[in-house]
Amino acid sequence: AALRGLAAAPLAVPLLAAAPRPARAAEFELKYGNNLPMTHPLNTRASQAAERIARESRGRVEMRIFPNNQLGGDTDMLSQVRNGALTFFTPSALVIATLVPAAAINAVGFAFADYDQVWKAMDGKLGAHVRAAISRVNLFAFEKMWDNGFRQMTTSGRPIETARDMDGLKIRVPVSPLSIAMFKALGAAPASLQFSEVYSSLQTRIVDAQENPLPIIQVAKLYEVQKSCALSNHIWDGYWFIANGRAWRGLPADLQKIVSDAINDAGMQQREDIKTLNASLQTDLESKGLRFNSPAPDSFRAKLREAGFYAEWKGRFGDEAWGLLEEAVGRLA
Ligand code: X2X
Repeated sequence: AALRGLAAAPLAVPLLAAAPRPARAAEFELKYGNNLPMTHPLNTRASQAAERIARESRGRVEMRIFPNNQLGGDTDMLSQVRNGALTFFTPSALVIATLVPAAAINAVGFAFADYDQVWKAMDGKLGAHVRAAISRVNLFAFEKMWDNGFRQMTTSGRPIETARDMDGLKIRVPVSPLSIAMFKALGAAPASLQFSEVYSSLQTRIVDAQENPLPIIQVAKLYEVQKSCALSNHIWDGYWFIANGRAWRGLPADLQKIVSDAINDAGMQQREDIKTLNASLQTDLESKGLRFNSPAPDSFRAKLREAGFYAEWKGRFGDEAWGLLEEAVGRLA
């Protein structure tokens, strides 16, 4: 099958595969790359999906996971899933937005108040809008988005209490135009770095701060190189589970159903995992030395408004997408 040819492309690094290989090669070898350690729920649930796919397809389909940036950073994996070297990739909405600008809509600063708003929007019209945009670049996005989480800010020095504390702060953000624009509007000095470089850039003080959801701060051990964590909830971020369009269409319908059921169900369970972790992680991270504070969002929102951030991004996303976002979260700009 076509996919077998793709699996033999030079970009394959089978020695680094996370899953053991069965004795006989499967008819369809689906390679899935991501940027997170195996201990993150994204990977534990994807591993279970891989087992289910092997079982239900009776070995015809094998999904192999390449976690933790083994195949390169997000930018590399995005081009690999486009050219077929990877079958699947889970870019954060922030990251796929470098290719599909509409996808950053869920990451508008301080938009979502809670998970009820998030999943209603992303499983509903706003998510459908983004999936359609993703399909136009010949990638297939599965129905259910996976959770990254509400992003929080950590620093190596004093805590961030109000927007004023952002002044000149050297903060790492993902490779994402929206993140750069937002942190500039807040007065900070943001730098885009691949996730694979975050720990070392904090350790060597190339940057003094970063922002990520608590589960990532834990599995990537960022508490070892950061002191304070402001529970700012400034962005809700999720992962789109995407497939190379040609590879996806090359899979027979019965196998497509097995794969998409397994992946969507795993995504729903992964959302629950993150929810559970969010409830317990603060205590755990405190015991590892991270200090927490909960800044009120008002000063941050006001600064973004004054800087024209909402007006500018409303223009960029367009009235249709912005309208769908405001339908879910209320008026923003
Ligand atoms: O790079 C990050 O900060 C991460 C892991 O949250 C994303 O994938 C955007």
